[in-house]
Amino acid sequence: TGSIEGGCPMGQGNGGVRSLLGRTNRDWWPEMLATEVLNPNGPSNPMGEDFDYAEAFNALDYHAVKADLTALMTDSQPWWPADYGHYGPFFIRMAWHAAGTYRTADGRGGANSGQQRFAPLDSWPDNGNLDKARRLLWPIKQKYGRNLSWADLFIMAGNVAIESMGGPTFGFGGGRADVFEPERDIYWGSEDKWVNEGVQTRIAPEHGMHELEGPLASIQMGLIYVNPEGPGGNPDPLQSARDIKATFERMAMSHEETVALTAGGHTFGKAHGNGDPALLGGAPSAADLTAQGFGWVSQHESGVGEHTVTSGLEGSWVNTPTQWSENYFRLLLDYEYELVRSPAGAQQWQPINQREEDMAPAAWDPDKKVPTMMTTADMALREDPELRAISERFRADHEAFKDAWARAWFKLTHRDMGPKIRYLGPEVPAEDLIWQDPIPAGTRPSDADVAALKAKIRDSGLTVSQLVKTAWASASTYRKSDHRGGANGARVALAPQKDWDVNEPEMLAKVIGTLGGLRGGMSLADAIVLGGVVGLEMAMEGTGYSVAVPFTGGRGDATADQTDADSFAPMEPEADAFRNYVGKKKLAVKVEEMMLDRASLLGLSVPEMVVLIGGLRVLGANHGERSHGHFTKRSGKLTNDFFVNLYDMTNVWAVAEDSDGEEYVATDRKEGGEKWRATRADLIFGSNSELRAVGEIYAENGHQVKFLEDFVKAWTKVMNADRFDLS
Ligand code: HEB
Repeated sequence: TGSIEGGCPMGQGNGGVRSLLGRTNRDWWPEMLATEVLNPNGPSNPMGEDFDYAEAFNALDYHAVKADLTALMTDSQPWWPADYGHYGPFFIRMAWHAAGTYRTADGRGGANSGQQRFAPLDSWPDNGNLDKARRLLWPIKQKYGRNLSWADLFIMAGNVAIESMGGPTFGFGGGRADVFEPERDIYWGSEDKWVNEGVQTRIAPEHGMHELEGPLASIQMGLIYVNPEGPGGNPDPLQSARDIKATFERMAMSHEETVALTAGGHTFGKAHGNGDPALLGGAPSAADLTAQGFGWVSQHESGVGEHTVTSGLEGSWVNTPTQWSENYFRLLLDYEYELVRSPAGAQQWQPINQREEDMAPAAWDPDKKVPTMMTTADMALREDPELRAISERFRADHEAFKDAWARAWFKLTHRDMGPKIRYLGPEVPAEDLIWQDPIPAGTRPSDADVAALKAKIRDSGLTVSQLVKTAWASASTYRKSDHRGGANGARVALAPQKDWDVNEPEMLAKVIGTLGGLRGGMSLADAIVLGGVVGLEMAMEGTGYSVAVPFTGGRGDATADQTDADSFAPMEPEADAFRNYVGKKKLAVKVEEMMLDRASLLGLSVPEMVVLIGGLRVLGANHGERSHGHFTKRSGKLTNDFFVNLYDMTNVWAVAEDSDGEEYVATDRKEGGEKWRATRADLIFGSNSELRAVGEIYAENGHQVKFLEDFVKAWTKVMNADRFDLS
């Protein structure tokens, strides 16, 4: 369950190795306007570099936004009229689908950048008609402008929706800055068909597929989690329970949280399938210009209101669909159900002999009563013994359900925001939650303390390699996707990180033990980073060149009690090109692609990645003193030898015997005889034209100082990646 793993027998040519990004927007919609030609230097952002969203959000009239949202809930618009005269349920589904793409393995997905506005998510079959929900919010977005991002607005709308229907919430934190183009670094799967086009589900024991392909968290292409009609459309609640557990676990939800979320969500609203799904037009990314960003335009009768087709299922779950209540578990557990078909032909479950008072008002005629329904996924909460026990407990104890729902909703919608220090606004809950990875505030050490500890570390006998590797192990877990990991907190000294193979547990324990003995009043987290600084300073001595290595203290140390070890486990690297490490597990993508993935999560540019790897190799930062890529005779000195020797034409490279293409040997072109060993993560800097172009810069005469400056800058960026307290 690391960042990327194997386990997908289909959709992979190339001997079981897939491409890093799988199927991309351009594969799905080749005709889409290629706006990226205008921003070859990375994502464009019209707000400019100086824009500080946190500052803008803090100036927001928060309560005025909430009042406007509350009014919007019942302000039905003719172009997309509200079921029961209330948009609340619709906004809850929108917010849940915005947040629900989050997955633990790489921290990507989730609500924190407003991705639902862009392909592929805007066009996922499961996000059907949510284009209308987002558009309903436009007047509010327009009104509050720069002070309120789309990403925050989606989640706020979900919260206000719940509150306006009497449901419990736990709080809200703002601070999700929008991006203005699709995230290009995320793998959504390799399949070339959507869920509704009859593709294989990602868990299919009958085909030997027992585990969801990493890092994915949904059961088919284009779903947030599972198919409501059951696996592959098979209405089997027990198999649906299997899929629900697997997918919600990938989103960091316990089974209790999963039941609370689903039941709380389906306490509201209805499913839409009152018509022929064949009459729906293309998704937004494939729709006509005149639809102006809308997709799924329906030719069935009015196409809206009572004729709406979304999932194809039809009906509400409870008799009170716009009011928080206890009715979901009551109806789920008290009635027997039979399998029926919706007008759109979808399989769903209907209570047998439903009493009239338990029936729901028709969405478009409050005087008319219609039977309620359950999806096969809802039936899983009734039929699966483990989920049923939770359902029964919640039914018997409504206060426990309310609390579990409110907390799980808060976690769902804030899981990818990182530490609490990033939350903004008047409704941030005071309570610390374990999934926020709390870290006690640190204190800034004085310059004198820093200098004193540096001198001690220098005399401690720890080597450049040990100091650099330990600092790297500590800081390099950071991922910008969900702002988790990083050097702050010194969790590298705690389980599970201290025992990760990539971190060389014995070496790590020795270095941390030594630093711990020397650090005095400084935090261990600071001491580890300072150790890296000392390592780099020692590594520049005697090379003829040197630059200053900055250090900013103030990190705190987390305790084991503040650390949810289980939730750190999926962060264990299966490979780390920066330490030339490959674990025992067979990788699903090439090691150089894993390198890009890690660099991307660290927020590095191509030059930053190139200079870091070139420098780390000669410092001796390889896992277990591996000699691969250690192209230097001055081990432990920070020189450009890696690049100089890699581009030396006296070398001839060949695959090492019995290495399965993972190891390479250089021999002297004239004399023969082995000169160097390398991995794919070394040779890629010579074979890939772009990486080579950057690497050449560092091999050139006159760039020795530039090499040091760039290395130290990139290194410091990684060390400080999680210092939200500094900005
Ligand atoms: Fe849900 C709706 C499914 C979970 C919330 N959903 C819905 C529907 C479906 C579903 C099918 C319908 C759509 C239409 O419109 O047609 N879900 C589902 C599934 C799952 C879920 C399968 C997994 C188990 N949900 C969920 C959650 C939540 C929710 C978790 C929250 C949190 N939903 C919801 C809502 C709604 C829905 C609120 C309603 C919407 C409206 O009304 O519009």
